[in-house]
Amino acid sequence: MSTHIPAGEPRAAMGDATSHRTIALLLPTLNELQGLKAIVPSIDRSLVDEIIVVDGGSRDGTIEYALEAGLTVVSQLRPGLHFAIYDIAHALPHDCLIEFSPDGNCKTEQLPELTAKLREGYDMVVVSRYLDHAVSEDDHFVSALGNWMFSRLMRPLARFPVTDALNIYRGYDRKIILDEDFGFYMKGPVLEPLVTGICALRGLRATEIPGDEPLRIGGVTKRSILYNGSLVLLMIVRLYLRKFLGMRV
Ligand SMILES: Nc1nc2c(ncn2[C@@H]2O[C@H](COP(=O)(O)OP(=O)(O)OP(=O)(O)O)[C@@H](O)[C@H]2O)c(=O)[nH]1
Ligand SMILES: [Mg+2]
Repeated sequence: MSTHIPAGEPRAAMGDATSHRTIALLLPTLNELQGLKAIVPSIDRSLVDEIIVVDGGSRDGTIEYALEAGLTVVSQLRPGLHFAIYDIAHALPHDCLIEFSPDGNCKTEQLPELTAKLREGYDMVVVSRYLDHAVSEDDHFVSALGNWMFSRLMRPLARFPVTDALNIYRGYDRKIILDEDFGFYMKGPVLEPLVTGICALRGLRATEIPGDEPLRIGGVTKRSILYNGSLVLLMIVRLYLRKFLGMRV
């Protein structure tokens, strides 16, 4: 498969430096043709500087559809959704990234507010499925419990509100992934809650906006709740040791 890509301080102050931050919208895909077809036409392309489909080896026409739609397509080098995002974050020149799952779980309605808040200077903006009126239609008992538990566990680490620590739908400054501690704590598929965790450890400027999570459109889930949940718990324990006992283990 070919690759089709050109290869500090929280910016709290509003103004030119932040309003000109460049933003890449990342659409991770692994056999997600149905979702992509439903979502791509509704994306307002003027909101971001580049839209990149990060593909994990699709064989269902996802790549062909994305190229026809005029999107940049990148094939990930290492297996695993977390490595796909981590590696592209290192390769891109943009200031900010937005992760958007094109399987129907993310709604494009939140993109204007999300991009506006990033340009305002926030280091991280999470679309929360549990804030205000928002609901997740995709949750079942175990995933709802896990999302609630992990979000509660992350709260003492952070000075910003955490109602949704796990959602993929979020925008953030690329410096968070480039942080020297990020690779150290990213053991397994824990990338999104770790973005929240590094924001908390570094005292960065973060916020949440409410957003529903509809059911996925076609395709199949590629994650294992128990495996992912165990690794997220381990990562949170390590962040507690770092924050409250100063131990980097
Ligand atoms: N590039 C890449 N994309 C992936 C990989 N695994 C999943 N994806 C895509 O990432 C998005 C989110 O993955 P899902 O498997 O749906 O995970 P999820 O949203 O947590 O699970 P569901 O609740 O079932 O939707 C989807 O668009 C997938 O196609 C991977 O290994 N590499
Ligand atoms: Mg999904």
